[in-house]
Amino acid sequence: MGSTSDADTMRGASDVLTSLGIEVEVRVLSAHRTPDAAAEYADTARDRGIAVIIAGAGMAAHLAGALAARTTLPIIGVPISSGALNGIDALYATVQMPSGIPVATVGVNGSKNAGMLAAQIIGVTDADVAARIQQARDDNAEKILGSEVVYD
Ligand code: RP5
Repeated sequence: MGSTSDADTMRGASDVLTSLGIEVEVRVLSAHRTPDAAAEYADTARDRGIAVIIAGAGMAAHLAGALAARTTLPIIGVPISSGALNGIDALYATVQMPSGIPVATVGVNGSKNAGMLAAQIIGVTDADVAARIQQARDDNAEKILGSEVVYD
């Protein structure tokens, strides 16, 4: 994430991945405040065993794109609502990557979906993870089907 102010919003990604038994590394790195450290993180990620990078940032959010420029690992961008434009700025900045360097972008503050998408990418080659995702979906479906809404 680009700032500690993003931490609460990004918790969802960590929670989802942890619940699916996937190891998570959490870092605060900024494309504009710590550009060298962000670049080094992306440059070394694959060799350190990282499979997917989730990048959450707000405002003129270029963290996801800056990381994507330096690695062929899949990058998932989470536009975060902050500042005067409330996330529309981050959404556009994250999703509108020029051709050739993709960032898979989830909705504004969509860190849970980012975690789920990262898990699904890992699940392509990890049958245990894929099975746990299916189980989580089945559990969720059961909960919804078992729920009741009663109006007075
Ligand atoms: C972005 O600017 C961060 O990702 C954060 O969402 C936003 C505001 O950062 P702070 O000024 O709170 O550190 O770089």
